[in-house]
Amino acid sequence: MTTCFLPSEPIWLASGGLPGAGAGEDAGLALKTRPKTQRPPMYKVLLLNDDYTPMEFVVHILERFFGMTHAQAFEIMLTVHKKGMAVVGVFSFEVAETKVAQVMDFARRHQHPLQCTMEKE
Ligand code: TYC
Repeated sequence: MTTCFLPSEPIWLASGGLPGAGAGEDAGLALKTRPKTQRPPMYKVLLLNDDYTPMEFVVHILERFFGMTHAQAFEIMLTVHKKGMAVVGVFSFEVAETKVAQVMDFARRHQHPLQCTMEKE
């Protein structure tokens, strides 16, 4: 399935100044089309707290998969630890899906119960 986020629709211009159209009339011509820009839906990637995953492992995940510096990663990890969860990034559907899969797979391979999920913004 191909999703198009750029539908075109005609711009109907009033006839002011157009030859052949009287005052108050509309020439009724679609003179131009303008792509009506619609943003693609974006998805938040959420990291959830648990009691078992080591803090340094979470920091590593945030550096490795979300391009954070050590300081940024440590701060976000602490937010998740204290508040229960945090948004770690906002991406297109495909990128968010990939990030979630990478985190879940990496955590599973290291036998940590870390949970990562996504939701539409
Ligand atoms: N709460 C964990 C601990 O005390 C650390 C942790 C932080 C786990 C963030 C998951 O997403 C998480 N070891």
